Amino acid sequence: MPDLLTGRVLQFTAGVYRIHTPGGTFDCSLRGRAKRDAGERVAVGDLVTFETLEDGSCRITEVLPRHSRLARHSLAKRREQVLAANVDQVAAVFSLSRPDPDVRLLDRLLAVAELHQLPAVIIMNKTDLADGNSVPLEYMAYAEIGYAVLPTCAKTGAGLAELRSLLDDRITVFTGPSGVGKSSILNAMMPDLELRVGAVGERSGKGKHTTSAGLLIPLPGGGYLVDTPGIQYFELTGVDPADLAHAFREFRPLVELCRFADCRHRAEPGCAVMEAVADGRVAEHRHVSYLALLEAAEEARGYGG
Ligand SMILES: Nc1nc2c(ncn2[C@@H]2O[C@H](COP(=O)(O)OP(=O)(O)OP(=O)(O)O)[C@@H](O)[C@H]2O)c(=O)[nH]1
Ligand SMILES: [Mg+2]
Ligand SMILES: [Zn+2]
Repeated sequence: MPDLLTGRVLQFTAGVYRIHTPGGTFDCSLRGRAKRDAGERVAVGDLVTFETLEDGSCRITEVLPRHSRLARHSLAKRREQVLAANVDQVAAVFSLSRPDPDVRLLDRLLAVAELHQLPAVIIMNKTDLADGNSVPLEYMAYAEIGYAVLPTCAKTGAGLAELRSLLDDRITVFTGPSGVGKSSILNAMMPDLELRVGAVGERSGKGKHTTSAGLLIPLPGGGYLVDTPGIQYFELTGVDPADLAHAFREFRPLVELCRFADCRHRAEPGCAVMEAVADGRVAEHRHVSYLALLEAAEEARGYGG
């Protein structure tokens, strides 16, 4: 009887699945019954059982049930591509300055997380660049609507212990625009990781990745980072425009109060979201982000103007 082991799928390249276990990594194939059951739908982050054969090769025998997944929806192909399985949270990394926070992008990342029912934490790096106590107002609004906002500084190490414990034992999508300090944070937090951190970066989206679904990086604390091939992965093109308001968490209790059940919260009379924007209960910049995503979602569905 061959040994049966359990491990986590780190990567898939040219028919080979790299599996991480406490005892090391194994390169496995997917054949027989497991292949018929799972097809090519095994994703990074999946927990699998596999057997090691006498000739030294390894073979996945079963894919264990997923508790979550991060997927990209293709309207054209009418199917979804699972980018990573069993994701626990999204960490959206931005910097106080150089580059200035891109609020539209942040709102898009948060919306993707919400639609996948994944908790999101906002990492605000480069706190050393703050003058006085100038935390951007936009970020304050995120804490008010229930997002964890963690200030960090890769230069001084501030906030990195907290971030590290947040990543322990969890699968985290660690993402954000180029230049905000993602690699610097990871290197400062986990120097042993240095070689592997090179894979985390927007530039790697061009050509360097052998897989379109990204890869998983094991962390010393037992967690994993999902290295996606770039921020462009977090698009909302597959979303039903009618569902979009639910991706803005502070809109949720309001949408039921709109006069029209099919309100798009754009210019309709009796819109509770618009009323909340008008009297300051909802931040205007969040509504602007919503409208931009709504337009894109409608365009993708061919609604026109
Ligand atoms: N002042 C200051 N600079 C920082 C901090 N963290 C990173 N930097 C600088 O910001 C620049 C970009 O840092 P990276 O770690 O390469 O950023 P990244 O997010 O990994 O960027 P990509 O790999 O392109 O996605 C570098 O010059 C860093 O030295 C910080 O906390 N404070
Ligand atoms: Mg980087
Ligand atoms: Zn409305």
